Amino acid sequence: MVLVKHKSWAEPYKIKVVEPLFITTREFREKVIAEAGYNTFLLRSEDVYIDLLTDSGTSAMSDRQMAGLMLGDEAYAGSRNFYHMEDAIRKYYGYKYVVPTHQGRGAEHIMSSILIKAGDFIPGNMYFTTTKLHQELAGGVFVDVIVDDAHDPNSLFPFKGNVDLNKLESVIKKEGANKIPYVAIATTVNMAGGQPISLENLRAVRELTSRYGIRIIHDMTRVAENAFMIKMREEPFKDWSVAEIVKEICSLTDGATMSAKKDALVSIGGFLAVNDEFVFEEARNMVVIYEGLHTYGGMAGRDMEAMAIGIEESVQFDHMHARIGQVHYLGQKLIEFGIPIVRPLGTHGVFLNAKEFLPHIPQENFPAQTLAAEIYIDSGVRSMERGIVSAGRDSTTGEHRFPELELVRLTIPRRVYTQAHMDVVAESVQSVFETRQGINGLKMVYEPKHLRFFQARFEKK
Ligand code: P61
Repeated sequence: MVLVKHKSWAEPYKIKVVEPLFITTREFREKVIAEAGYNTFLLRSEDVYIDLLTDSGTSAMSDRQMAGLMLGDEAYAGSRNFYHMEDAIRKYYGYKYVVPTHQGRGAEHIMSSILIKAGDFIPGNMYFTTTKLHQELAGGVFVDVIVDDAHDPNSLFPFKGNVDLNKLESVIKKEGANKIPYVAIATTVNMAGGQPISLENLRAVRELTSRYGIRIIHDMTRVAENAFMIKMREEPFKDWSVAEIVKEICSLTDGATMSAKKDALVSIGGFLAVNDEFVFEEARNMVVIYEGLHTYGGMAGRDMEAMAIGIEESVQFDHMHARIGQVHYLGQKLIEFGIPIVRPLGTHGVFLNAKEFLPHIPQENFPAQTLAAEIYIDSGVRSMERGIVSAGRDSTTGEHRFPELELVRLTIPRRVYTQAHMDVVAESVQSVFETRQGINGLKMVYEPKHLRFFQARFEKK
């Protein structure tokens, strides 16, 4: 599938400030990854050459955002930057009420605590680690209702973020609408490979949930990226602007949680937004306990100003064209090298299929964790495991969950790296692929209770 009409997607900016990168030796990297328990989250960033761990809080700010930092009004209450941010959220996303939080999981905590009761079920288009944990901590059970294609790395279905409407309706019929406080819809779906949901599907989800009187809560962390994919892949919307599609997506939902560290181009920040006054009042009560006053929610004034500007920049076509163009450039190279990756390409990174890359390593020996460590050893490129370690344990049986998708995510920060960096990354993955037979798996030697992938430690088998 051709993503863009024009062959070239040159960055719509020139570079004003640079940060040096350092290359280490293989011997050094072998030592530090062993010390880090073969977990890329436990490496020091100064030991990393090209950092593709995450696109979260790692984007480069524009000169306008930097100027915005200088306009930070660091008052404890009623900072003018809060009102700028609130205006931007209302203008671009359309939600009525806004509660700021320090980042996405702060918003998830508050939203889940308000809406979920013990014994409730929350259907969603695939789990996300922090989102699901907050649903569980509030007493709920997450139910996956994404289309089957999303669990198949080789399916070329263009909207792998879609909800399977039959699965959703069966959950509603089985559990009863009163046990379902909301349906959780993510744009895009991170764990599936940054895969978009179509507007046609979201409209159908709206229609179905309205019939049963169930809310939709939107994880809008990468909504502009999803909107760009709709523009490119969904015929009826090809002439809509990214901003118009973003607004339409939001209008089909009742409220949202946002990690502004992604689409909105800031180092820190988030919010929850709703149209329902009752939920807003509850959230305003909770935010002062866990995050900060309702006009800063854990952010500095300068962060809120940068976010207001970042939201506006995130819906510009040229920005998205270059951002997703770069991700697809890397993906296309890997496809040409014959590397098994999740297809079609998504939005925020390229996801290696570790089950096919290292077929000789059983899933209980953590093929994706192993592969991420090997890529780091090869070149100093840092990636992230998204497989059995990330999936955690079943809360009732205590056994590992064995997800279909056993992936390594090469996540691209926005406006940070160049095409030449992407070439280096592709060459490194290729060189690991060539020596894959000699790679052995890992065993876990330390496992934290929650979100284990962040701090777990491993040793070579
Ligand atoms: C990431 F390994 N994402 O992709 P917060 N929803 C969605 C996210 O992508 C997201 C949050 C909510 C991260 C950071 C991260 O298992 C992990 O601002 C779709 O990070 O609190 C965050 O937003 C949470 C990495 C989070 C992970 C959890 O890299």
